[in-house]
Amino acid sequence: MTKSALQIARALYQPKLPTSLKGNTKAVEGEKTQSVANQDEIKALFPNTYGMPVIRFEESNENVEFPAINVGVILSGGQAPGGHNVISGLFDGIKKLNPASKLYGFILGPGGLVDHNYKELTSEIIDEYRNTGGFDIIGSGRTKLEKKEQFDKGLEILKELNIKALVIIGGDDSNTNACVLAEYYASINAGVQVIGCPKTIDGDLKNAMIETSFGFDTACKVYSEVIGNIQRDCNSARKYWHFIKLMGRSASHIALECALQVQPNVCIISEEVEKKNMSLDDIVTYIAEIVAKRAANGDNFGTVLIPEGLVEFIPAMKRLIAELNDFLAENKEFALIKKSHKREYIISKLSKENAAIYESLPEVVARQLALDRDPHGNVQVSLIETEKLLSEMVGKKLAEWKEQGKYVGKFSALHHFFGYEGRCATPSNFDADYCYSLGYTAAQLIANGKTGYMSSVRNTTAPADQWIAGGVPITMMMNMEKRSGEMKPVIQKALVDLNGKPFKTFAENRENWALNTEYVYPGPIQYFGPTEVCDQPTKTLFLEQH
Ligand code: FBP
Repeated sequence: MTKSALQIARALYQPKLPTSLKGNTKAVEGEKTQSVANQDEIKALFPNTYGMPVIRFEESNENVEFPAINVGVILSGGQAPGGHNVISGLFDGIKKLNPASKLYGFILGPGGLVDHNYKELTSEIIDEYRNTGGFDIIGSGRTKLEKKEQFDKGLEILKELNIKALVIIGGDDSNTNACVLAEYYASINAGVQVIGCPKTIDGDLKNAMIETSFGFDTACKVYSEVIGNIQRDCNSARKYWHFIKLMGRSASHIALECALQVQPNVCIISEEVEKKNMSLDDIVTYIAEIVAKRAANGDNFGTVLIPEGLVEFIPAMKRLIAELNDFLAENKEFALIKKSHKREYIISKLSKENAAIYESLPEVVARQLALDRDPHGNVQVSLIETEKLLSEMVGKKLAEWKEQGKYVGKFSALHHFFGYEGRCATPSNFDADYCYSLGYTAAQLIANGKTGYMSSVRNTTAPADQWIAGGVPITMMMNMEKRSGEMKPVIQKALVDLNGKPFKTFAENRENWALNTEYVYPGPIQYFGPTEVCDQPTKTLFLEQH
């Protein structure tokens, strides 16, 4: 395989580890835990894995011998920079415990376990992928592991390969499933431990014990670089408004982090829209007013950042989507209805209030809202063109204001959607180190016989040697939520905290950024150079911790 000079240099990078993982390690147990909500229901559903203590790894003088162990690994859901380093950290971790240990990768996500599709990950393969982006070492997929038949089928291959522990690298839904699998295998004494790892560029898998999900750092830095480039172009030509939709599913963490990095003219935060009970028209008016004020200063250009999940947070739209979710889960025959009749059919089935909203939506957005849900029952928000919806509506409002003599200016909009551009980027030093440490920690959790735990590395704004490695029981993060029409135990998603420092910092500055052009151009991620350039965490993480 031909490689670039950067790839060659990057392959030699040795990720940093917390001091506690470098030599001999011991597990220290903390207090017993309980779930964040619905304790009785979650306890009843997870009798074997509920209430376990938080684990912290500390340095130890004792050299314990570990038997060789076969471990399986799965990459689940959307790609996130650093996945290969979780795998290389896991590989190095189990080999350090016993060089005869083996690692098997299941191909193309959880489906690989069920379909018995796997490959052994040897040191030659691992070395090819160290510090690289992507999930291509074994591929990823979105098959939902939830049925007993899938678990039993998976167990057949785990037994055949003598695999005693399975590491599932995924987001909130995949880690929920990891926990269900851990509980099931524990309940039948299958002899297979299951450990989760917090992955997702969306940044919404975090809590008191999981400071950030991996990939968020790199993805936000890549998007911020490109938005910065657009802002420089925009400030040079001074003739376009750029409407930029950013991935992140429901949560607006990516949009907020990019806003903190680039200081755009507008950034919408879905969580605030919901809190303030804003309508679509309120959002459009807010943007149009900024466009008009800037035009009055002679600035007919700007940038608008839009989180991809926005429509789900506009209260009236949220009610519509909730009814549409139930409708799609219950009406299997909908798939058979002719494309040209789908809209009418939906309108005829919805409640009066929701039917009226649905009818008022532009054709294309209405169609996008009724597309299939993903295997976890989520609306595929990345397919909804909110950036076009908003810019069209802003354009219309400005035209009305022009007629009324309230606005003079030119409004010319361009659209972008950033998501896939950043998900497989070469991991930043932060993600390379964090991921390697997460994988190494997972090996320690396995060695200590744990199951139903998520690998956790904390204190991440300090230098890596001071990071705190350990494990958090996954049940601790759970609550009951409605999914595909039924109440299910799921890991609680972390949305943007409107009382948190990242949002407050943005809110204090946004008026200034709206009217005055205060753009920041972050430039590309740097891998080699001074630590203050190369090793910085995201602004979100920094503000949350200081
Ligand atoms: P995960 O939650 O699986 O990490 O998904 C991340 C994400 O990139 C979201 O931001 C986005 O909405 C979704 O994946 C897109 O899904 P797909 O990769 O199937 O197009």
